[in-house]
Amino acid sequence: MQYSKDGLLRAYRRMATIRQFEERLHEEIAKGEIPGFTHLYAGQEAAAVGVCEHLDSDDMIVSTHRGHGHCIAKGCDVDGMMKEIYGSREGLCKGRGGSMHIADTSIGMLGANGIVGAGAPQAVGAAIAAKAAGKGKVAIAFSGDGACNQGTTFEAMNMAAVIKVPAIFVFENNHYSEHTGDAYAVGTALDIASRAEAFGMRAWRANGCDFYSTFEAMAELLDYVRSTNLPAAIELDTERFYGHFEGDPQRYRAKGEVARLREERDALKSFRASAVTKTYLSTDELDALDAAVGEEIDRAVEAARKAERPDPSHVLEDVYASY
Ligand SMILES: Cc1ncc(C[n+]2csc(CCOP(=O)(O)OP(=O)(O)O)c2C)c(N)n1
Ligand SMILES: [Mg+2]
Repeated sequence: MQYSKDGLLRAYRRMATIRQFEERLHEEIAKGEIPGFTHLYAGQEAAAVGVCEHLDSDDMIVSTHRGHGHCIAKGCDVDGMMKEIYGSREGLCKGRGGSMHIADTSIGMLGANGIVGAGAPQAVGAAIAAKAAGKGKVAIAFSGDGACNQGTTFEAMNMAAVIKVPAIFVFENNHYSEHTGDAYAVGTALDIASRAEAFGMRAWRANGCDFYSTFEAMAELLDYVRSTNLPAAIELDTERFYGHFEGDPQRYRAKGEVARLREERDALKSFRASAVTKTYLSTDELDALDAAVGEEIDRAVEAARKAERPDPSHVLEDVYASY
């Protein structure tokens, strides 16, 4: 596959933004700065970016409770996200959503949400709209290995196959649903992608810790879906580097597991290694991007700390529609 230099730099910048956004949140949450419950996406960057780099703002995605990476990959404003997570009225959703409910429909980010298995049916609805619009657009549901066991996900896959709509089911298998391993909880000797095949759609498999693997599989998948308007699925084998939620003591992990994953399955490290040896990017260029992203995150945190907090007098705003 041919890659443009600009395209690769953009993909790296997006992955680095996700990583640094999450690392910084991890620090700020530990200081008690952030209200609510937070699930960090670090480790899965290549999955979100490998998928979303193919999309434009008319393609739609539905996220999960672990949604920061999907938002950044789809192009959400990082400043607005940070303010949202800090609960500010200046946030992307006026501070009403927080970490688990970030949305920006103007760029096709239909929303994160805390209900495991809620994304797939929403994506089928969006795919009906995409098909009706007739412009070759698609709707993507990100779901985890845990969500693949939900009835809602089964129903959504079946419906998408029956009514033939361009819904794409992206299963990010990070091998844990909260504290339960997929080997225990997914009751088949086959993989998650084969479940989608059983519902009557084509399915792909890729390394969700490797940008090139995910990006190339998604290129094929999207060619197929955009040209047929039929649903498809992809299973991305990936890892999460932090706990299920911030504060999770992770007693269910093997000793040294996270250190090994960070060593062997870090999407940024492998991108750097192959970008420098196989493509036309230099270490200096990637270092410069890391530094620029660091400054962007610093500014976002500073701005979020100072941003206006909600006031009880605003509580009924956006609750009732006025006609
Ligand atoms: C319907 C529903 N059941 C249970 C939960 C509690 N819960 C929150 S996240 C989670 C695990 C989800 O695992 P997975 O889909 O693999 O996503 P990951 O956390 O690994 O990103 C569970 C069980 C929930 N939020 N909603
Ligand atoms: Mg999981």
